[in-house]
Amino acid sequence: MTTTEESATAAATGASATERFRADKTAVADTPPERVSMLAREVLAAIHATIRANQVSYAEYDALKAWLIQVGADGEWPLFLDVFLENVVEEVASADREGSKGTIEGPFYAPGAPELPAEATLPMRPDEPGTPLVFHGQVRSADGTPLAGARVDIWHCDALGYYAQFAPGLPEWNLRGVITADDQGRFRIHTIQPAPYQIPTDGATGALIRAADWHAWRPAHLHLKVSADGHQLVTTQLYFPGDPHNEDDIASAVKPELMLDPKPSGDGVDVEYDFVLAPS
Ligand code: MBD
Ligand code: FE
Repeated sequence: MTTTEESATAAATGASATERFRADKTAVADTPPERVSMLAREVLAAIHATIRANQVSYAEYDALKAWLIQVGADGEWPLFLDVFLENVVEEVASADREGSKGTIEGPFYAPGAPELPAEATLPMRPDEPGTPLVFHGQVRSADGTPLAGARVDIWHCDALGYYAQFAPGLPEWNLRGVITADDQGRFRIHTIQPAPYQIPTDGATGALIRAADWHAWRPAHLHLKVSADGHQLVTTQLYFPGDPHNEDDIASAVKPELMLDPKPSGDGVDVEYDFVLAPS
């Protein structure tokens, strides 16, 4: 086992994700009391109905309390919510947006990654393990116009499934970067293929997954935020065909439009994917 594997605990990962969320998303929506009341009432009514329909016992109620306390103690609210709720929030938010499909951001984005030119290699260790991957494409507007200077903010885990800043022992910006496309909106990113990702199993989210006899896997994926002046940013992920978890992603974030078509190339793979952004 490497040092990273030995020390990548759920609590440490969760603490980083919680801190990240607090740092980046402090703005609280100014929601009118009528809407807060309606949403809170509906959520509570759904839970009440579940308790009645399933004759939930005091022992089960206490198990729920203990588990909710532990989710917080492990810092796993960002993980739990992004895995089990964000897909529906994204569905609602993007229902009317034209252009490339989006999907969930997840808990491991970090703003401010190194700025890179249109053709670039992501920051990685000299001995970074994994299959070399060249990811290239073009960013266009909905009417087909190439978007000069579009920005492709990309982050992904390493070949062992670890994200920089959320697992110890990795360089701060490993496998993270913000690429500025050329005057034709083109980009070419040299990186390595990410591994399928198993969400931390030693924390409260893992305890639920085990207690329910679910699995903890997400298929291998690249995370992206693609943006350009005068256009709506799209947050998305891209997936690799043949991954056994494309069909049963624990985070329900796979869409057919997000499947790559990798071609063998040299000692690695080459993938092309174009993005279409909706005008803002
Ligand atoms: C991930 O890598 C991820 O993308 C999501 C959505 C949740 C947990 C880990
Ligand atoms: Fe991810």
